Amino acid sequence: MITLYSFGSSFNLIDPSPFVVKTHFLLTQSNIPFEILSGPQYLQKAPKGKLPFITDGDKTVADSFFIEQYIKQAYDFDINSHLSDQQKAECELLCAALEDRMYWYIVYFRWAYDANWQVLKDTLFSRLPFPLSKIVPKVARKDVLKALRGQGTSRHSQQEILQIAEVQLASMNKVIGDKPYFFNDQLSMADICAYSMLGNILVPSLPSPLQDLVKHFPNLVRYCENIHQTYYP
Ligand SMILES: N[C@@H](CCC(=O)N[C@@H](CS)C(=O)NCC(=O)O)C(=O)O
Repeated sequence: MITLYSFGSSFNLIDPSPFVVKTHFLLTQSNIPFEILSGPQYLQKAPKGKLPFITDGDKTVADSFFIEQYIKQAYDFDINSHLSDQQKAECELLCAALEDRMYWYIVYFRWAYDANWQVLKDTLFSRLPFPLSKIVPKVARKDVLKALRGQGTSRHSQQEILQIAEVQLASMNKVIGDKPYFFNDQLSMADICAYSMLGNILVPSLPSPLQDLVKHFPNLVRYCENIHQTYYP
């Protein structure tokens, strides 16, 4: 039996981590039975110090990319089996753009953007006993801000981040148009990655200039709502 290790449902999302949402979404589509164990304590057990990871019997697989590969190899489930080779390549590029770029803008507008940091802190760390409730959020924020600087996003001004995000969102908005899915009227990894990120940006309780930007692209909002209604009603 597969066990998915996650942070746990919050903000009305299956998980505040887009990578956990991606993995959860993929597993539900595969019809492979799985259970979920949730909590930040699993970060300590995570082979790469990040969530998600899965265990399956005596196997442990870390990182949503490798989990997808594992599901393909061990269970012969390929969500992209209906794609042509050209579409598979396009799908790969879209997911990489979302995960290597847009993900960091989500992180920025949660951890570096003061208004949302308060909400995040109250949601994620509220159950910790004193004095951990004071120490852990500070340490976690410091680590994330350092990562944002190392990765490069927070070296830009907020205005510049939004300028880059706008180009990426406009491109996605154009590609999706009025279609329900990126490819062949059928769910693929492109939709799973897009929903994982867009759904995490559109969380009502975490408003931000990034969220406002997404709302300027009606195709993206409609697309994301459709996927949500169909797969996570
Ligand atoms: N490349 C990884 C990224 C996973 C990731 O960045 N997880 C974040 C949450 S969204 C995490 O666990 N962060 C905790 C930490 O860095 O301490 C994947 O695809 O699974």
